[in-house]
Amino acid sequence: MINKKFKLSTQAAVAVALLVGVSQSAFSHTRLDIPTVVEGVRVTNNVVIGHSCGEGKNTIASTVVFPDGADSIIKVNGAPSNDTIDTYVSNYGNLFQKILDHSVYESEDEKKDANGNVVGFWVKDGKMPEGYTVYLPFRASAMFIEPTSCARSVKVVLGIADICKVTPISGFVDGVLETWTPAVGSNYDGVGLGGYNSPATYTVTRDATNNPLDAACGDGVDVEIIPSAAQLNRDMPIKSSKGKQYWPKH
Ligand SMILES: [Cu+2]
Repeated sequence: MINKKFKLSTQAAVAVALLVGVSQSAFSHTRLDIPTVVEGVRVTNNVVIGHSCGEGKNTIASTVVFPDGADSIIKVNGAPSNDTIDTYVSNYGNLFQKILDHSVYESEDEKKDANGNVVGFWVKDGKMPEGYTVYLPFRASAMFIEPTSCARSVKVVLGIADICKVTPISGFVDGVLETWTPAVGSNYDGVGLGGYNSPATYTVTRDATNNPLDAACGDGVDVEIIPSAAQLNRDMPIKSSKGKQYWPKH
């Protein structure tokens, strides 16, 4: 009976997907619970792992990276820019903190840069079977868009990998892990994998009332901040506080 109900709801979801013209998988990729907020608002958010690495596979660990703002790639209206994030965000840096949660994964830790700013987090020592969804909670502090800029939105692009089997980088194939990273030439691009260049994002929109665009800005610009390949190579690995690397195997 339970099975029958589940099948019905799956069919309904597919029907909705077809009706609105999106693929079914769009419902299940690893994404943020709250993908868009207005500037100046702090939210409790979650990385939502929508599926495992396939039938019979368990997600045993996950690793998350936020752009550090130091050597990050900046795009303005989709075009690469030499501006730094400070041009568009008044308080970028250390905006994201893991919320401690051992409900699925027993071990977790934040990743910090040389200044002690949190630039990501990881979880391990647990398992999420295929067919389940897991929420990895974190706090997103209020971001403020630089009043003098013409930014109408700032999209933060994340790097995430959901791991079903610990392997070296050379062993990355579908069924072993799911990569949700921007393709920037890092070791974690996941070329040819199902999640290639399909990262989760967090978009902060300008508060038109309290921080209106200057008339000279016209409609304003959409800004993106993307972690660099160097940062992903440094921050995607899962390391214990003592420095021992758990993933990828090396
Ligand atoms: Cu998916």
